[in-house]
Amino acid sequence: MKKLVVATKNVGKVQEIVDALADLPFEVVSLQDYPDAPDVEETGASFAENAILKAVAYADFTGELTLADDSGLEVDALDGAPGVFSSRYAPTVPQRNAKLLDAMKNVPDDRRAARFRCVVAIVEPGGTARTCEDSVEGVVSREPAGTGGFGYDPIFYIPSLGKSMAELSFVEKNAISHRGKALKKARKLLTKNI
Ligand code: ITT
Repeated sequence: MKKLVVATKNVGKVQEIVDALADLPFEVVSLQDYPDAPDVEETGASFAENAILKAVAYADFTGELTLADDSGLEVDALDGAPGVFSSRYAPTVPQRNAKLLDAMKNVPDDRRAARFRCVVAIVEPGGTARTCEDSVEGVVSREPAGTGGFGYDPIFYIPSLGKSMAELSFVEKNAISHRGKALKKARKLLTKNI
């Protein structure tokens, strides 16, 4: 079976991506199977640029069909921050969430709109990358809730569901999330690719 490398060092992403692609006819492996894989510097100005940078670098490194994800949280009241800097907003996840809640503490309820965005890039070694993207709308809550997911999920509230992203089950998150929806599109590209 043809290999597909899921090129992310974020364990939460690996679980969601592997689950969303599990029934496709690929041997899905992650960067955990390549302990010497280098870090790739995310020098792009957009999610798409960074997703392509990572996919191309890891396809070159592994010599296999490779899928990378670049994603993040855009907060309207902060002019789109943390955006492409979501993983670099503060050193640890609890510090990032605390920093974001603090930055939003004087923002009224009707101006707390935010969205998660995800761009998935797929490339064969030496080939041209193709991308799929999607997003999910919500608001930045006032305090963390829930233990599921990862990253900013406990402080991302989805009004239509009455829950934070971290209060959704794994299956519920993958059904509505930026990543789950982008991967539905990526599945079509991958199926044609076989
Ligand atoms: P890789 O580059 O190795 O994939 P990373 O975590 O550094 O791992 P990104 O550069 O794409 O990945 O940063 C994405 C950050 O955005 C991630 O670390 C979280 O802080 C946040 N994020 C993305 N998707 C998320 C999700 O589904 N739930 C919560 N936070 C998310």
